[in-house]
Amino acid sequence: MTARTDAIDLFHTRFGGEPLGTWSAPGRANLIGEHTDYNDGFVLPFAIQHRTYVALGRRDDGVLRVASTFDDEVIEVAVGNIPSLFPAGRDSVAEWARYPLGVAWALVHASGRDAATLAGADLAFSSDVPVGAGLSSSAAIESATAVALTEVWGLDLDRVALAQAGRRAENEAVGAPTGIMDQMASMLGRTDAAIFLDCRSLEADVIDLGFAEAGLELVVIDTGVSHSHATGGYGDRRASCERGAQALGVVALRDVTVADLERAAGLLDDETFRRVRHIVTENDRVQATVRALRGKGPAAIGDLLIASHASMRDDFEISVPELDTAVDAALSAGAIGARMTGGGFGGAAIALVPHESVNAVQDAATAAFAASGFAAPTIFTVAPAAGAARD
Ligand code: GAF
Repeated sequence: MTARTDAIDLFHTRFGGEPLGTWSAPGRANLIGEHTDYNDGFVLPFAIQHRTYVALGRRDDGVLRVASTFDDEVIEVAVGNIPSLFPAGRDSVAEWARYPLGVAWALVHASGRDAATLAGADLAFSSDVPVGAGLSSSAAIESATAVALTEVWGLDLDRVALAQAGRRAENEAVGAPTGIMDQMASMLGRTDAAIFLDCRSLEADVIDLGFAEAGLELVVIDTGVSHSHATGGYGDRRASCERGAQALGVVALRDVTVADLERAAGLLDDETFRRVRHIVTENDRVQATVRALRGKGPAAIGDLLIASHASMRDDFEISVPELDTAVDAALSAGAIGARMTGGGFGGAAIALVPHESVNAVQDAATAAFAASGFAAPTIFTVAPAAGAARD
């Protein structure tokens, strides 16, 4: 609970008085289904125990003030003036603050309420979600803000609408062209379960994971290689997928099946074909993983995780040597499956590891990084946890 206490302490220091309460939301690990969300496809993420907390106090002057333990600055803006901060003035606001302020703005839009009628608020944030690890610290701050402001403003919005507000903040206030997976995982997470999400209909099923009963642990190997989805590779991959869908005459790559790939190979250039093949086979693997979890349990999904990583490394080309090293080391030390998780170009790998092999995986990854001259990775276990809520 330290991050929660830190948020309350920060509220005292920056704003004075007592907050009304704290709200929090988790980061996520994605078990399988990478870059499929913005292709209208399938994903299987789960919320993790690491959370972002916001201590919130009401104000009666229609002003929002945001402060965080990541930065010394307190940013102040009238609710109705938030749009003036972005996108044109994006660089004038600290990046972390664009997440909560972007969510506030997206909530006003989604609710149809007149900003002038909404109360102001002081929000103090603290988090124990590792930043830059591909565990979606951004969705955690968005979802914590969304549940807190929705309650304080009395908005009639469901959890899917709150996830959409988070995504809108990320796309339009931060400028990262991301999909809906991370926000849905953070809003809908359940203890010991993953969320099987159809990113076209936004229908979500809760899938029991049962790692502990199967004697398995989910180990995160954070490479420390930082990445940003607002620049570079993420947007390039998204553009390739859109080009592929257009050339194949479908609304989104969700509409292409494995059986269509032979025809696709004749219509697309080699690079676009490999991007398309990743999405099509990854959608297939997500559905196969759900079937395996329902039928046989988590010990049966290892090969699907391994195939997912190979597809991201060879076809989608979003892995980096540190991630490949982490995956190979984990597998060589007894993991039953391993893959990079999240958007790629850095961040973390996950490994599904028998309880008795966790130390061996940790030692093997640390040794492999040292042998390759990489900075030491940060290694920890995560457990599937509950979604955003008032604490
Ligand atoms: C990032 C994005 F935010 C998600 O929407 C998703 O596309 C993911 O990368 C890749 O699966 O986390």
